[in-house]
Amino acid sequence: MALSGAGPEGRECGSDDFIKLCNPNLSRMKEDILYHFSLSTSTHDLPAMFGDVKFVCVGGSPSRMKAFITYVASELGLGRPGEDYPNICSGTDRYVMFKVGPVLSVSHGIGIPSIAIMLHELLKLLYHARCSGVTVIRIGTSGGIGLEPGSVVITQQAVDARFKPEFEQMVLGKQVVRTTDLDAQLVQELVRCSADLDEFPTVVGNTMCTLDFYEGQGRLDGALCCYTEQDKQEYLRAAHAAGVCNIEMESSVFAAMCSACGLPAAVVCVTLLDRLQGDQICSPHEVLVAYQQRPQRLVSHFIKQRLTKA
Ligand code: R2B
Ligand code: URA
Repeated sequence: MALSGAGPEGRECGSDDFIKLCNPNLSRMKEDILYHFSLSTSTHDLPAMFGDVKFVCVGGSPSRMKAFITYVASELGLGRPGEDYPNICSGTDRYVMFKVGPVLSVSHGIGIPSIAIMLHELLKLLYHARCSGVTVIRIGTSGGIGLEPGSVVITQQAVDARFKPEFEQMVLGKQVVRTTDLDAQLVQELVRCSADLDEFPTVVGNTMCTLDFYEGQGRLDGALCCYTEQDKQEYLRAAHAAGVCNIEMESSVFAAMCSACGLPAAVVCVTLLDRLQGDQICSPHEVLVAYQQRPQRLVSHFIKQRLTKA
């Protein structure tokens, strides 16, 4: 199906740094209610609240995104030690959002539908706020393929369960296919930041985005399973041969939506286990917490470097 009526609605500012929304209906709306954020263009001054945002970091867990903003604030020397950052979306319990200086941290929950809804409203928020030069990064967890647990994967291409760099969605009962391009320069910049830090193994590779954590990722330990250990191994090895280094549940729609709106985007995920060795996540809690800090450490170093060079 062709993407009809999808002429980019970017601002005519002589710069392509602005958010391009592919929806001509928006300009005809008097008010835009960002329902799942509990924010609206008529009740909130979005340009005043968010106009200076340059880095948006998104991740599944609300507490991780709060920990991230606290960490970034201390790394950038913004805010006071021990400061408690308020949740900008406190009027709803769907997502959380925190801001310090030019950094916005937003949770997205688990899976494509959850992150897609959040991204529709986030991209509109950035548009209404007239933000420019924004970079978006997903910091998350994943299952690795043939990697030491705790390794960080910077995604080259987000691929689907057939290893294709595509995101398919049903629109008006028909399949719409969008590409899942990510920013190649951003990948290289992040690789350099990880080399500077030299604190954990980091690789660049493809990330497979699935619709499920259990059967969708070839696990043998779900409530249902209709294949053998050998089938699982064959599938994961085929994924690996296609360049897949890790598996998670949001990268494809994240890449597709950011790219359609002209935003440079990256996906940085830590691997919690090696899926060739097992399915259950059995490392101690403290080890998992330390692993989840790795993408945060890498991305806050990246932000610091970008701000120092600006
Ligand atoms: C990684 O971890 C979550 C599932 O446990 C999911 O949000 C993802 O992409
Ligand atoms: N998140 C996933 O989606 N899969 C894993 O195996 C681990 C974390």
